[in-house]
Amino acid sequence: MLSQQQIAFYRENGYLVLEGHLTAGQLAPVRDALARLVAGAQGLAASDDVYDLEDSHRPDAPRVRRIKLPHRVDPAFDALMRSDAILGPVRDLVGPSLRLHTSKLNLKSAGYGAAVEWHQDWAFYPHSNDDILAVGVMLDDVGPENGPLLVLPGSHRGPILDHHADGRFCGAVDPAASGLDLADAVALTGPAGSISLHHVRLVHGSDLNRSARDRALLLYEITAADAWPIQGSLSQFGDLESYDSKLLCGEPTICPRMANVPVRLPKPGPEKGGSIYENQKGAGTRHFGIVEGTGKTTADAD
Ligand SMILES: O=C(O)CCC(=O)C(=O)O
Repeated sequence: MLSQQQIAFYRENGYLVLEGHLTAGQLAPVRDALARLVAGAQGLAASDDVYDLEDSHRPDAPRVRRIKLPHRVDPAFDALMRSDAILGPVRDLVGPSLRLHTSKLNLKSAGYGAAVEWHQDWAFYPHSNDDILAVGVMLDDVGPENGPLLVLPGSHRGPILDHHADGRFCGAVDPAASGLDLADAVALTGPAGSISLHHVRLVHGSDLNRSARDRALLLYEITAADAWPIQGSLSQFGDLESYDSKLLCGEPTICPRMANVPVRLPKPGPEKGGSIYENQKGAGTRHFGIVEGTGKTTADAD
């Protein structure tokens, strides 16, 4: 599905954007499912197994930050995940046998949608090899102004950075302390139906959505089937049967492929669990702005 040029670009830079990749017919069912889920947040008092709510959420004025595990919540997300439109490009980059790590739908609503601090997904779930990536499906038009994913090209070939603060894992890096040059950041944008693919070690983050346009990003995190989670990571590993039930295509294996990859365990675990938004509250410094309970926007920390 991908050209040799696109594959080479991904290997070099750690990301790829396929603009307008989904057809209208593929996009419509997932957008409809999202609208139903957002309507279902009316009256909710607190986050639960499906909804991760903004700090400024109120039951009578719902603010959803994330839908957790959307592929389990509505069949439309599951069907898209298993389609060739999603698995085709991943097979070209990772190989024929793929396993789902997890899925999530980050909403970043107009005017207040939360930022995600700079991080590497690898810091949360190191595996025996790093043939792992996240597919981001843009459910809205994404431009520079509505909180696009920002990536640092080539950073997937660098070290695993320090995601700890005060001796605990916080799921965020301090860009200055880590020597990151944020002037190199690239925004992954495109019309609704575009997809991005980013490598598990790529440094990325995203700003508050200060614009008047929603930005929903559906993420499928997918591993090579022979990448096994390292004990002590935040990955949930139960039993072999449930692990193998996450196979998306190809063959399962009980022989992990070991690669020479840098690993730093996310231990001791974060003070606040539940989602990356909660984990990152433990970060000493914040690069992006936050929205307080009133919905007021604070100035950027740096
Ligand atoms: O939604 C975003 O912009 C960032 C998502 C992300 O990096 C994450 O959830 O790990």
